[in-house]
Amino acid sequence: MSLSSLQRDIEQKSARLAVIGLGYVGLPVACEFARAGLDVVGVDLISERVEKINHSVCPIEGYEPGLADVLYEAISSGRLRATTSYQDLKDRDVILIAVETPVDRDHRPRYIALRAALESLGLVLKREALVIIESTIAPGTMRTLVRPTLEKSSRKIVNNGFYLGNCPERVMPGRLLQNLRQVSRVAGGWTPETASAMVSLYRHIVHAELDPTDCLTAELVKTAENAYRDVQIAFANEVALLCESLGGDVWKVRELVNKSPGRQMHLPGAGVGGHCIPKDPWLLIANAPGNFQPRLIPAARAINDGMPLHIAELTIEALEQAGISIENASVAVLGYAYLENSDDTRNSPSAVLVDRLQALGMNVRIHDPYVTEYQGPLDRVIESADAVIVMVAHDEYRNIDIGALKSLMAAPVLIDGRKVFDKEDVISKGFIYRGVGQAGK
Ligand code: SAJ
Repeated sequence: MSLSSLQRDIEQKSARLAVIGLGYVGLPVACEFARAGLDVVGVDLISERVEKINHSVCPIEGYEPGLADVLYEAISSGRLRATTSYQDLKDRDVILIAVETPVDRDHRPRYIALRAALESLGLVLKREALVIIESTIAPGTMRTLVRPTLEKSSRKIVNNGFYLGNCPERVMPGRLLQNLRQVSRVAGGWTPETASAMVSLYRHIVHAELDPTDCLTAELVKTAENAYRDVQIAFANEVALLCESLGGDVWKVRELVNKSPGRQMHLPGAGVGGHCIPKDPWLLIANAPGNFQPRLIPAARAINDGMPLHIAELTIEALEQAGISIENASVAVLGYAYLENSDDTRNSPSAVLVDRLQALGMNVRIHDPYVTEYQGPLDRVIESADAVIVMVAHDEYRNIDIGALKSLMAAPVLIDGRKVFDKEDVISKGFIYRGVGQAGK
Protein backbone atom coordinates (compact mmCIF):
# COMPACT_ATOMS: atom_id res chain seq x y z
CA MET A 1 0.00 0.00 0.00
CA SER A 2 1.47 3.39 -0.89
CA LEU A 3 1.41 6.24 1.62
CA SER A 4 -1.29 8.03 -0.34
CA SER A 5 -3.54 4.96 -0.30
CA LEU A 6 -2.78 4.49 3.40
CA GLN A 7 -3.76 8.12 3.97
CA ARG A 8 -7.01 7.46 2.09
CA ASP A 9 -7.75 4.43 4.26
CA ILE A 10 -6.98 6.54 7.34
CA GLU A 11 -9.38 9.25 6.17
CA GLN A 12 -12.05 6.63 5.47
CA LYS A 13 -11.40 4.97 8.83
CA SER A 14 -10.73 1.62 7.19
CA ALA A 15 -7.08 1.66 8.24
CA ARG A 16 -6.52 -0.83 11.03
CA LEU A 17 -4.86 0.67 14.10
CA ALA A 18 -2.73 -0.69 16.95
CA VAL A 19 -1.56 0.93 20.17
CA ILE A 20 1.44 -0.53 22.00
CA GLY A 21 1.42 0.40 25.70
CA LEU A 22 -2.00 0.73 27.38
CA GLY A 23 -1.08 3.12 30.19
CA TYR A 24 -2.33 6.65 30.92
CA VAL A 25 -1.28 7.69 27.38
CA GLY A 26 -2.02 4.60 25.27
CA LEU A 27 -5.34 3.52 26.72
CA PRO A 28 -7.20 6.82 26.24
CA VAL A 29 -5.89 7.17 22.69
CA ALA A 30 -6.90 3.56 21.85
CA CYS A 31 -10.39 4.21 23.23
CA GLU A 32 -10.78 7.49 21.38
CA PHE A 33 -9.82 6.00 18.01
CA ALA A 34 -12.22 3.11 18.62
CA ARG A 35 -14.95 5.58 19.54
CA ALA A 36 -14.18 7.45 16.30
CA GLY A 37 -14.93 4.25 14.40
CA LEU A 38 -11.52 2.70 13.72
CA ASP A 39 -10.66 -0.93 14.46
CA VAL A 40 -8.06 -0.91 17.25
CA VAL A 41 -5.86 -3.60 18.78
CA GLY A 42 -4.15 -2.64 22.02
CA VAL A 43 -0.99 -4.44 23.16
CA ASP A 44 0.40 -4.49 26.67
CA LEU A 45 2.91 -6.73 28.45
CA ILE A 46 0.84 -6.86 31.64
CA SER A 47 -1.74 -9.64 31.21
CA GLU A 48 -3.82 -8.47 34.20
CA ARG A 49 -4.14 -5.07 32.57
CA VAL A 50 -5.16 -6.68 29.24
CA GLU A 51 -7.73 -8.80 31.08
CA LYS A 52 -9.22 -5.79 32.84
CA ILE A 53 -9.45 -3.77 29.63
CA ASN A 54 -11.18 -6.60 27.74
CA HIS A 55 -13.73 -6.65 30.53
CA SER A 56 -14.19 -2.86 30.33
CA VAL A 57 -12.50 -2.37 33.70
CA CYS A 58 -10.31 0.75 33.61
CA PRO A 59 -6.83 -0.08 34.97
CA ILE A 60 -5.85 3.57 35.41
CA GLU A 61 -5.76 4.86 38.98
CA GLY A 62 -7.23 8.17 39.98
CA TYR A 63 -10.22 10.13 38.81
CA GLU A 64 -10.29 10.36 35.02
CA PRO A 65 -13.61 11.90 33.91
CA GLY A 66 -15.21 9.95 31.06
CA LEU A 67 -12.48 7.34 30.62
CA ALA A 68 -14.48 4.40 32.02
CA ASP A 69 -17.37 5.26 29.68
CA VAL A 70 -15.26 5.48 26.51
CA LEU A 71 -13.52 2.24 27.48
CA TYR A 72 -16.87 0.47 27.91
CA GLU A 73 -18.10 1.84 24.56
CA ALA A 74 -14.89 0.84 22.77
CA ILE A 75 -14.94 -2.72 24.11
CA SER A 76 -18.68 -3.35 23.82
CA SER A 77 -18.69 -2.06 20.22
CA GLY A 78 -15.98 -4.62 19.42
CA ARG A 79 -13.77 -1.89 17.93
CA LEU A 80 -11.15 -2.21 20.67
CA ARG A 81 -9.60 -5.39 21.93
CA ALA A 82 -6.49 -5.83 24.06
CA THR A 83 -3.84 -8.53 23.82
CA THR A 84 -0.39 -9.40 25.07
CA SER A 85 0.59 -10.89 21.71
CA TYR A 86 2.43 -8.97 19.01
CA GLN A 87 1.17 -11.62 16.58
CA ASP A 88 -2.14 -9.74 16.62
CA LEU A 89 -0.42 -6.77 14.95
CA LYS A 90 0.35 -8.52 11.66
CA ASP A 91 -2.56 -6.88 9.84
CA ARG A 92 -2.16 -3.41 11.35
CA ASP A 93 -1.75 -0.44 9.00
CA VAL A 94 -0.94 2.15 11.70
CA ILE A 95 0.84 1.42 15.01
CA LEU A 96 1.18 3.95 17.84
CA ILE A 97 3.85 3.31 20.49
CA ALA A 98 3.16 4.82 23.92
CA VAL A 99 5.54 3.01 26.29
CA GLU A 100 7.41 4.53 29.23
CA THR A 101 10.64 6.45 28.55
CA PRO A 102 12.03 7.25 32.03
CA VAL A 103 15.43 8.68 32.94
CA ASP A 104 17.60 6.83 35.44
CA ARG A 105 19.46 8.11 38.49
CA ASP A 106 22.14 9.79 36.43
CA HIS A 107 19.44 11.46 34.33
CA ARG A 108 20.18 9.40 31.22
CA PRO A 109 17.20 8.24 29.12
CA ARG A 110 16.26 4.60 29.61
CA TYR A 111 14.76 3.23 26.39
CA ILE A 112 14.46 -0.41 27.40
CA ALA A 113 10.69 -0.51 26.87
CA LEU A 114 10.91 1.46 23.59
CA ARG A 115 13.60 -0.79 22.17
CA ALA A 116 11.69 -3.93 23.16
CA ALA A 117 8.50 -2.61 21.52
CA LEU A 118 10.34 -1.76 18.30
CA GLU A 119 12.10 -5.13 18.20
CA SER A 120 8.89 -7.08 18.78
CA LEU A 121 6.91 -4.94 16.35
CA GLY A 122 9.54 -5.28 13.63
CA LEU A 123 9.10 -9.04 13.56
CA VAL A 124 5.41 -8.73 12.59
CA LEU A 125 5.32 -5.31 10.90
CA LYS A 126 3.05 -5.23 7.85
CA ARG A 127 4.67 -3.82 4.71
CA GLU A 128 4.22 -0.05 4.33
CA ALA A 129 2.62 0.37 7.75
CA LEU A 130 2.88 3.72 9.54
CA VAL A 131 4.64 3.63 12.95
CA ILE A 132 4.16 6.64 15.25
CA ILE A 133 6.04 7.18 18.53
CA GLU A 134 3.88 8.96 21.12
CA SER A 135 6.33 8.49 24.01
CA THR A 136 8.46 11.48 25.02
CA ILE A 137 11.97 10.99 23.62
CA ALA A 138 15.18 13.02 23.57
CA PRO A 139 15.72 15.10 20.41
CA GLY A 140 17.58 12.93 17.89
CA THR A 141 16.16 9.63 19.16
CA MET A 142 13.99 9.04 16.07
CA ARG A 143 17.12 9.24 13.93
CA THR A 144 19.60 7.45 16.21
CA LEU A 145 17.45 4.78 17.85
CA VAL A 146 13.92 4.38 16.48
CA ARG A 147 14.69 4.21 12.77
CA PRO A 148 17.73 1.87 12.99
CA THR A 149 16.08 -0.44 15.52
CA LEU A 150 12.91 -0.79 13.45
CA GLU A 151 14.82 -1.20 10.17
CA LYS A 152 16.89 -3.96 11.75
CA SER A 153 14.01 -5.87 13.35
CA SER A 154 11.68 -5.53 10.37
CA ARG A 155 14.34 -5.89 7.69
CA LYS A 156 12.54 -3.03 5.91
CA ILE A 157 13.71 0.47 5.08
CA VAL A 158 11.99 3.64 6.22
CA ASN A 159 9.89 5.33 3.51
CA ASN A 160 10.06 2.15 1.53
CA GLY A 161 8.99 -0.73 3.75
CA PHE A 162 7.36 1.40 6.47
CA TYR A 163 6.62 5.01 7.36
CA LEU A 164 7.72 6.72 10.57
CA GLY A 165 6.59 9.64 12.73
CA ASN A 166 6.62 11.16 16.21
CA CYS A 167 3.48 12.65 17.74
CA PRO A 168 4.21 13.52 21.41
CA GLU A 169 1.30 13.37 23.85
CA ARG A 170 0.19 16.36 25.93
CA VAL A 171 -1.96 14.62 28.51
CA MET A 172 -2.21 15.43 32.22
CA PRO A 173 -3.42 13.13 34.98
CA GLY A 174 -7.00 14.00 35.89
CA ARG A 175 -7.61 15.47 32.44
CA LEU A 176 -6.46 12.62 30.16
CA LEU A 177 -9.47 12.67 27.82
CA GLN A 178 -9.98 16.44 27.96
CA ASN A 179 -6.36 17.18 27.01
CA LEU A 180 -6.34 14.45 24.35
CA ARG A 181 -9.38 16.01 22.67
CA GLN A 182 -8.76 19.72 23.23
CA VAL A 183 -4.99 20.29 23.21
CA SER A 184 -3.12 20.84 19.95
CA ARG A 185 -0.50 18.33 18.87
CA VAL A 186 2.66 18.32 16.81
CA ALA A 187 2.75 15.69 14.04
CA GLY A 188 6.41 15.06 13.26
CA GLY A 189 6.74 13.02 10.06
CA TRP A 190 9.89 11.45 8.63
CA THR A 191 8.72 13.14 5.44
CA PRO A 192 6.14 15.89 4.85
CA GLU A 193 3.86 13.31 3.25
CA THR A 194 4.06 11.18 6.40
CA ALA A 195 3.24 14.23 8.54
CA SER A 196 0.21 14.82 6.34
CA ALA A 197 -1.01 11.25 6.86
CA MET A 198 -0.51 11.70 10.63
CA VAL A 199 -2.64 14.85 10.58
CA SER A 200 -5.39 12.89 8.81
CA LEU A 201 -5.20 10.24 11.51
CA TYR A 202 -5.29 12.51 14.56
CA ARG A 203 -7.97 14.69 13.00
CA HIS A 204 -10.37 11.88 13.95
CA ILE A 205 -9.85 12.47 17.69
CA VAL A 206 -8.16 15.85 18.21
CA HIS A 207 -10.44 18.91 18.03
CA ALA A 208 -7.57 21.37 18.17
CA GLU A 209 -4.72 22.42 15.90
CA LEU A 210 -2.54 19.70 14.42
CA ASP A 211 0.88 21.06 13.46
CA PRO A 212 2.72 19.03 10.79
CA THR A 213 6.51 19.21 11.04
CA ASP A 214 9.63 17.01 11.03
CA CYS A 215 10.62 14.46 13.69
CA LEU A 216 13.42 16.50 15.28
CA THR A 217 11.14 19.50 15.74
CA ALA A 218 8.49 17.30 17.36
CA GLU A 219 11.07 15.83 19.78
CA LEU A 220 12.39 19.32 20.63
CA VAL A 221 8.92 20.85 21.14
CA LYS A 222 7.72 18.23 23.61
CA THR A 223 10.83 18.24 25.81
CA ALA A 224 11.30 22.02 25.57
CA GLU A 225 7.70 22.82 26.58
CA ASN A 226 8.18 20.93 29.83
CA ALA A 227 11.70 22.22 30.41
CA TYR A 228 10.20 25.70 29.97
CA ARG A 229 7.80 25.02 32.84
CA ASP A 230 10.56 23.58 35.05
CA VAL A 231 12.77 26.66 34.50
CA GLN A 232 9.84 28.99 35.19
CA ILE A 233 9.11 27.21 38.45
CA ALA A 234 12.81 27.28 39.38
CA PHE A 235 12.87 31.03 38.82
CA ALA A 236 9.92 31.44 41.19
CA ASN A 237 11.65 29.22 43.75
CA GLU A 238 14.92 31.14 43.55
CA VAL A 239 13.09 34.46 44.02
CA ALA A 240 11.31 32.86 46.99
CA LEU A 241 14.62 31.86 48.60
CA LEU A 242 15.97 35.36 47.96
CA CYS A 243 12.89 36.90 49.59
CA GLU A 244 13.38 34.72 52.65
CA SER A 245 17.01 35.86 52.95
CA LEU A 246 16.14 39.54 52.45
CA GLY A 247 12.99 39.61 54.60
CA GLY A 248 10.58 39.93 51.66
CA ASP A 249 7.32 38.15 50.85
CA VAL A 250 7.52 36.33 47.50
CA TRP A 251 3.72 36.02 47.25
CA LYS A 252 3.30 39.79 47.36
CA VAL A 253 6.27 40.20 45.01
CA ARG A 254 4.81 37.64 42.57
CA GLU A 255 1.39 39.29 42.61
CA LEU A 256 2.88 42.66 41.67
CA VAL A 257 5.43 41.27 39.20
CA ASN A 258 2.58 39.60 37.30
CA LYS A 259 0.89 42.98 36.89
CA SER A 260 3.75 43.93 34.63
CA PRO A 261 2.82 43.15 30.98
CA GLY A 262 4.14 39.85 29.70
CA ARG A 263 5.14 38.52 33.11
CA GLN A 264 3.79 35.23 34.39
CA MET A 265 5.85 34.31 37.43
CA HIS A 266 4.98 30.77 38.41
CA LEU A 267 4.22 29.48 41.92
CA PRO A 268 7.10 28.89 44.33
CA GLY A 269 6.60 25.77 46.38
CA ALA A 270 7.80 22.66 48.15
CA GLY A 271 9.17 21.04 45.01
CA VAL A 272 8.39 19.71 41.52
CA GLY A 273 7.10 16.16 41.11
CA GLY A 274 5.15 14.20 38.56
CA HIS A 275 5.74 12.00 35.55
CA CYS A 276 7.05 14.58 33.12
CA ILE A 277 8.35 17.91 34.46
CA PRO A 278 11.26 16.39 36.44
CA LYS A 279 12.16 14.09 33.53
CA ASP A 280 11.70 15.98 30.28
CA PRO A 281 14.38 18.66 30.87
CA TRP A 282 16.94 15.84 31.08
CA LEU A 283 15.60 14.34 27.84
CA LEU A 284 15.84 17.74 26.15
CA ILE A 285 19.59 18.00 26.80
CA ALA A 286 20.39 14.26 26.69
CA ASN A 287 21.89 14.32 23.18
CA ALA A 288 23.56 17.74 23.41
CA PRO A 289 26.96 17.33 21.72
CA GLY A 290 30.09 17.55 23.88
CA ASN A 291 30.86 21.05 22.68
CA PHE A 292 27.53 22.37 23.97
CA GLN A 293 27.12 22.34 27.76
CA PRO A 294 23.58 23.29 28.90
CA ARG A 295 23.74 25.37 32.10
CA LEU A 296 20.29 26.83 32.79
CA ILE A 297 18.31 23.59 32.53
CA PRO A 298 20.45 21.54 34.96
CA ALA A 299 20.57 24.52 37.33
CA ALA A 300 16.76 24.76 37.31
CA ARG A 301 16.49 21.06 38.06
CA ALA A 302 18.89 21.47 41.01
CA ILE A 303 16.88 24.39 42.42
CA ASN A 304 13.57 22.52 42.17
CA ASP A 305 15.01 19.28 43.54
CA GLY A 306 16.37 21.29 46.47
CA MET A 307 13.00 22.64 47.59
CA PRO A 308 11.89 19.66 49.73
CA LEU A 309 15.26 19.88 51.49
CA HIS A 310 14.64 23.58 52.04
CA ILE A 311 11.33 22.66 53.70
CA ALA A 312 13.33 20.40 56.02
CA GLU A 313 15.61 23.35 56.89
CA LEU A 314 12.58 25.55 57.63
CA THR A 315 11.26 22.78 59.90
CA ILE A 316 14.53 22.58 61.83
CA GLU A 317 14.57 26.37 62.21
CA ALA A 318 10.99 26.49 63.49
CA LEU A 319 11.45 23.61 65.93
CA GLU A 320 14.59 25.27 67.32
CA GLN A 321 12.66 28.51 67.76
CA ALA A 322 10.03 26.52 69.66
CA GLY A 323 12.77 25.03 71.83
CA ILE A 324 12.02 21.50 70.61
CA SER A 325 14.83 19.02 70.06
CA ILE A 326 15.07 17.74 66.48
CA GLU A 327 15.84 14.23 67.67
CA ASN A 328 12.56 12.37 68.11
CA ALA A 329 10.45 15.42 67.29
CA SER A 330 7.02 14.27 66.06
CA VAL A 331 6.20 15.80 62.66
CA ALA A 332 3.01 15.50 60.60
CA VAL A 333 3.49 15.78 56.80
CA LEU A 334 0.29 16.79 55.02
CA GLY A 335 0.25 15.77 51.38
CA TYR A 336 2.16 12.98 49.62
CA ALA A 337 0.81 13.24 46.03
CA TYR A 338 2.91 15.35 43.65
CA LEU A 339 -0.04 17.61 42.76
CA GLU A 340 -3.03 19.09 44.57
CA ASN A 341 -6.25 17.01 44.50
CA SER A 342 -4.43 14.10 42.81
CA ASP A 343 -3.49 10.60 44.00
CA ASP A 344 -0.39 10.46 41.79
CA THR A 345 2.78 10.12 43.88
CA ARG A 346 5.35 9.80 41.08
CA ASN A 347 8.51 11.76 41.94
CA SER A 348 6.71 13.23 44.93
CA PRO A 349 8.69 15.98 46.73
CA SER A 350 7.15 14.71 49.99
CA ALA A 351 9.12 11.46 49.62
CA VAL A 352 12.37 13.46 49.60
CA LEU A 353 11.24 15.47 52.63
CA VAL A 354 10.19 12.40 54.64
CA ASP A 355 13.54 10.68 54.00
CA ARG A 356 15.39 13.79 55.16
CA LEU A 357 13.31 14.27 58.34
CA GLN A 358 13.71 10.60 59.28
CA ALA A 359 17.47 10.80 58.65
CA LEU A 360 17.49 13.67 61.15
CA GLY A 361 15.85 11.40 63.72
CA MET A 362 12.31 12.79 63.60
CA ASN A 363 9.18 10.66 63.91
CA VAL A 364 7.17 11.35 60.77
CA ARG A 365 3.47 10.74 60.21
CA ILE A 366 1.97 11.24 56.75
CA HIS A 367 -1.55 12.18 55.65
CA ASP A 368 -2.98 12.41 52.15
CA PRO A 369 -6.71 12.23 51.39
CA TYR A 370 -6.04 10.84 47.90
CA VAL A 371 -3.22 8.36 48.52
CA THR A 372 -4.60 5.08 49.84
CA GLU A 373 -1.93 4.30 52.41
CA TYR A 374 -2.13 7.79 53.92
CA GLN A 375 -5.87 8.35 54.03
CA GLY A 376 -7.85 8.57 57.28
CA PRO A 377 -8.82 11.21 59.87
CA LEU A 378 -6.50 14.20 59.69
CA ASP A 379 -6.84 14.77 63.44
CA ARG A 380 -5.19 11.43 64.17
CA VAL A 381 -2.07 12.39 62.21
CA ILE A 382 -1.90 15.88 63.70
CA GLU A 383 -2.58 14.88 67.32
CA SER A 384 0.41 15.62 69.61
CA ALA A 385 2.60 16.65 66.66
CA ASP A 386 5.43 19.06 67.43
CA ALA A 387 5.15 20.44 63.89
CA VAL A 388 2.81 20.25 60.89
CA ILE A 389 4.23 20.58 57.35
CA VAL A 390 1.90 21.24 54.40
CA MET A 391 3.49 19.88 51.21
CA VAL A 392 0.49 19.72 48.85
CA ALA A 393 -2.34 22.23 48.47
CA HIS A 394 -5.15 19.66 48.59
CA ASP A 395 -8.50 21.42 49.00
CA GLU A 396 -9.02 19.62 52.33
CA TYR A 397 -6.03 21.43 53.83
CA ARG A 398 -7.27 24.84 52.77
CA ASN A 399 -10.25 24.36 55.10
CA ILE A 400 -8.25 23.46 58.22
CA ASP A 401 -9.41 25.39 61.31
CA ILE A 402 -6.22 26.92 62.73
CA GLY A 403 -7.63 27.08 66.27
CA ALA A 404 -8.59 23.40 66.21
CA LEU A 405 -5.20 22.55 64.72
CA LYS A 406 -3.38 24.26 67.59
CA SER A 407 -5.47 22.50 70.22
CA LEU A 408 -4.49 19.10 68.79
CA MET A 409 -0.76 19.74 68.54
CA ALA A 410 1.96 19.37 71.20
CA ALA A 411 3.57 22.59 69.93
CA PRO A 412 2.18 25.29 67.56
CA VAL A 413 4.71 24.95 64.72
CA LEU A 414 3.45 25.22 61.10
CA ILE A 415 5.58 24.98 57.95
CA ASP A 416 3.68 25.96 54.79
CA GLY A 417 5.18 24.61 51.55
CA ARG A 418 2.39 25.82 49.26
CA LYS A 419 1.08 29.11 50.77
CA VAL A 420 -2.08 27.39 51.96
CA PHE A 421 -2.31 29.62 55.04
CA ASP A 422 -2.09 33.34 55.73
CA LYS A 423 1.11 34.02 57.69
CA GLU A 424 -0.21 36.95 59.76
CA ASP A 425 -3.40 35.08 60.66
CA VAL A 426 -1.48 31.99 61.75
CA ILE A 427 1.05 33.96 63.82
CA SER A 428 -1.75 35.99 65.43
CA LYS A 429 -3.17 32.69 66.65
CA GLY A 430 0.09 31.83 68.41
CA PHE A 431 1.87 29.69 65.84
CA ILE A 432 5.54 29.66 64.95
CA TYR A 433 5.22 29.84 61.13
CA ARG A 434 7.62 29.31 58.27
CA GLY A 435 6.42 29.60 54.67
CA VAL A 436 8.29 29.22 51.37
CA GLY A 437 9.31 32.69 50.26
CA GLN A 438 8.41 34.45 53.49
CA ALA A 439 10.87 35.68 56.10
CA GLY A 440 11.03 33.60 59.24
CA LYS A 441 9.56 34.43 62.69
N1 SAJ B 1 4.48 23.24 40.39
C1 SAJ B 1 5.06 24.29 41.11
N2 SAJ B 1 4.83 25.56 40.70
C2 SAJ B 1 4.05 25.84 39.60
C3 SAJ B 1 3.48 24.76 38.88
C4 SAJ B 1 3.70 23.46 39.30
O1 SAJ B 1 5.77 24.09 42.10
O2 SAJ B 1 3.85 27.03 39.28
C5 SAJ B 1 4.77 21.86 40.80
C6 SAJ B 1 3.53 21.05 41.16
O3 SAJ B 1 3.26 21.16 42.53
C7 SAJ B 1 3.96 19.64 40.78
C8 SAJ B 1 4.91 19.85 39.61
O4 SAJ B 1 5.33 21.21 39.68
O5 SAJ B 1 4.66 19.02 41.83
C9 SAJ B 1 4.28 19.58 38.24
O6 SAJ B 1 3.07 20.29 38.19
P1 SAJ B 1 2.30 20.54 36.75
O7 SAJ B 1 1.20 21.50 37.03
O8 SAJ B 1 3.29 20.89 35.72
O9 SAJ B 1 1.59 19.16 36.44
P2 SAJ B 1 2.11 17.96 35.53
O10 SAJ B 1 3.39 17.42 36.02
O11 SAJ B 1 0.96 17.02 35.39
O12 SAJ B 1 2.40 18.69 34.13
C10 SAJ B 1 1.59 18.44 33.02
C11 SAJ B 1 2.45 18.73 31.84
N3 SAJ B 1 1.70 18.34 30.65
C12 SAJ B 1 2.29 17.49 29.79
O13 SAJ B 1 3.39 17.01 29.94
C13 SAJ B 1 1.49 17.17 28.59
C14 SAJ B 1 2.78 20.20 31.76
O14 SAJ B 1 3.45 20.47 30.52
C15 SAJ B 1 1.53 21.03 31.79
O15 SAJ B 1 1.89 22.42 31.78
C16 SAJ B 1 0.76 20.72 33.05
O16 SAJ B 1 0.45 19.30 33.04
C17 SAJ B 1 -0.54 21.50 33.03
O17 SAJ B 1 -0.72 22.31 33.95
O18 SAJ B 1 -1.33 21.28 32.12
